[in-house]
Amino acid sequence: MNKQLALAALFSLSCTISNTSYAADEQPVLFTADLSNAGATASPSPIPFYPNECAKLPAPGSDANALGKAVLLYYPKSKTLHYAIAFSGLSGPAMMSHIHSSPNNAPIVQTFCGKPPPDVNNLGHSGHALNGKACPLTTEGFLKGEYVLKGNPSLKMTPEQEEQQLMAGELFINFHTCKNMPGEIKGAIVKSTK
Ligand SMILES: [Cu+2]
Repeated sequence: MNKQLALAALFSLSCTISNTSYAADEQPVLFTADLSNAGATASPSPIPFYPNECAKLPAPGSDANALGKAVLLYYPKSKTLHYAIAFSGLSGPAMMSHIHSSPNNAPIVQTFCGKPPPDVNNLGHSGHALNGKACPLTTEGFLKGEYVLKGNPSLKMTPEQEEQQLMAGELFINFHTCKNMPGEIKGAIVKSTK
């Protein structure tokens, strides 16, 4: 994994955390995610989104070097997940970025950026976009923030179930682009072993 991306994500996360106060006994759990190029092989849940918006953008470039790295800290008592994601080499701007749940056709449990997909009810969109209704119009950059787990109300997934899936490594981060609508870079959120 690209070391510079990882360091950038870590630094970004530390800036986020240092602005938030927690009880001294609130021990966070560290997670990471390596986002690699999923390309056209994609996903169990292809998302047909907004071809008209893609038509307004320049033609996509290569996705051969698309990758990302995420560092996340989870505070169990408050069910708060802090995240910092560095990404680079995308074929074009991300149209949407989410955390998906692995089982059951990969429903969305949280949106980082982008409009909800048109079939939002089937996918069970959860939560407003944390980093804006449009993703950065760049092929590299950062997303960071925090959210309190809400599960997926439209699929009746509870926050406790989302937490269980997080702990079990069953949630994954996905960046959708016009070239690779089902997902250009994606990676499971897994507990750090260090
Ligand atoms: Cu997604």
